[in-house]
Amino acid sequence: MRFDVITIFPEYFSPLSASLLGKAADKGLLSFGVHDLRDWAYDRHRTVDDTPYGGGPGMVMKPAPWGEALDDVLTPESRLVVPTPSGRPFTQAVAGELASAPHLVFACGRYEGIDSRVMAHYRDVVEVHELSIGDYVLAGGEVAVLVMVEAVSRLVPGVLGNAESVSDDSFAPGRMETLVEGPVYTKPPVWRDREVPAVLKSGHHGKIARWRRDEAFRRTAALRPDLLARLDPKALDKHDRRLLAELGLGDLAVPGRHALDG
Ligand code: JD8
Repeated sequence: MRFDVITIFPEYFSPLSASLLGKAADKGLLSFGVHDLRDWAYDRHRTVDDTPYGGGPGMVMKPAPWGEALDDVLTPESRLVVPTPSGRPFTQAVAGELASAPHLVFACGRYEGIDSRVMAHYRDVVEVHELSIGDYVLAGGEVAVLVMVEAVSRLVPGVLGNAESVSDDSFAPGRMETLVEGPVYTKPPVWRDREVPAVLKSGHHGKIARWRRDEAFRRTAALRPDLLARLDPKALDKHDRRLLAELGLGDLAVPGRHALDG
């Protein structure tokens, strides 16, 4: 899988050669290209921004350098990904969708954003995905691209070591229930007078699996009740229903009730 990134801050992407992604690139599973937008700004000052039509604060990125850059970097089978706070939410499902593409090109905006005619133009050329990584405001698209590249890359077969598998990822699409991860422990068995839960040292895989599921439910109920509201009651067994009732969320376990159908 090939990733190309166009940005006025290429130095943001040196981490791409580190850790997981670096190893995957060495194995030829992934390849990265990072391009400085200013290479396609041909005036003496390599200008990439100008004042907004209609007035208002800040500057807007000029269309011409983006047109020149994207014409050079895009190929017919590329998908163009544009981080923007006004974009569609980037989720595990979207990461899975993008991981099936042979080539992703990321356009990193800065200032108040990229002249809107650029994406309007490329929607007639390639698939364009305007995506947001969350409801908070960043100064530009670069860190959002790092988030997306890591989330997508780890779904590419062979990138994760065999110890790790994406099948039990939280938020994995198609899972009947989306629960957040429960607590994790490793040696020593006691740390600052805090013990590792005994069940985890029992070797009883059935009890361990059930304990982990219960803890995931408790943590999801405490920190992400919105996820429990999307739960499919058919994914629950008798023990789950008893736990949800204990957590005061018994109504979520009622078959035929589905949060989405209000
Ligand atoms: C791209 C320019 C800054 C945004 C004026 C601050 C994503 N979840 C997210 N939050 N913010 C971004 C994001 C912000 C960006 C750009 C992504 C390009 N800015 C602008 C509009 C208001 N400044 C993002 N993904």
